[in-house]
Amino acid sequence: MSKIEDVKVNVETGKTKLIAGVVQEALDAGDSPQDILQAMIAAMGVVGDKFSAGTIFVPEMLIAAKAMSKGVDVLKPHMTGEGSSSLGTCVIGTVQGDLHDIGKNLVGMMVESAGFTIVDLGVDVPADKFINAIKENDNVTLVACSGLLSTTMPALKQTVVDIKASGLTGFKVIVGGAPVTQEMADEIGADGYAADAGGAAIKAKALVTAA
Ligand code: B12
Repeated sequence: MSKIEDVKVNVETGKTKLIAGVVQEALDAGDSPQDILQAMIAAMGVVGDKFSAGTIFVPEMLIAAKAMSKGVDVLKPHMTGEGSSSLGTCVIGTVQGDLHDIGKNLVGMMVESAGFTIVDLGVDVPADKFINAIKENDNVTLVACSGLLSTTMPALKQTVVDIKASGLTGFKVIVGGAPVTQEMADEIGADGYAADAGGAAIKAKALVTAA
């Protein structure tokens, strides 16, 4: 089995104690951090499909997520750049009612490497917590809202609406997450959307430098 395949299997089967070593072995074997990350994302796709099919349940999803997070920890130093922080502060969080944070964490990691300072509000974040963070932190130039559940799309919309209605200025709002589309982002009044973490970093930089 190739090291990359090994990484995928260890995430899929939630091998939280082994995954860090396996990711390190893949790096040592010359696999790129991007390829290793893609393998882990693909593994979570398989996990989601198995959940949909009813062959695994929430605890298995959770343990796979933990394995992925531990794998990402090993990759992080290999993926982030200088982090000059010259583009201001990005307030990031997963919207109210939603506990998914792997995608949000990857977006935070890539946006940080694009030159932002990250203020991570975590998961299940109500709109007023985003608004308070914009007020309380210096030079907030970007707000990034993540949502993974169809049922939390109304919360995503409400968050963007409330942030925009707060009267605060000087920042752009970017949204994303598996059910989110460009069309939806436009509809709810977000300034930007990206399908993945790499795209989020590019979009974030473009939005803020064009402002
Ligand atoms: C792991 C997981 C969990 C874990 C989460 C742990 C954690 N720490 O995150 C746990 C077990 C807690 C969980 C719980 C639930 N889950 Co879940 N979960 C998943 C799973 C398997 C993987 C998610 C993931 O991490 N993907 C990998 C990351 C890298 O991808 P991503 O999140 O999409 O992020 C990328 C992009 O979307 C984008 N992005 C993300 N955020 C942002 C933000 C911005 C600003 C931008 C620009 C881009 C961006 O960039 C990211 C990186 O490339 C998915 C299946 C799947 N295929 O996604 C189901 C899935 C999302 N879950 C689902 C469900 C139904 C649930 C539960 C309701 C199950 C239940 N009955 O309790 C609960 C809900 C709990 C809650 N209130 O949130 C469904 C959602 C269906 C739907 N359309 O609404 C899915 C799709 C599974 C399925 N096929 O049915 N889950």
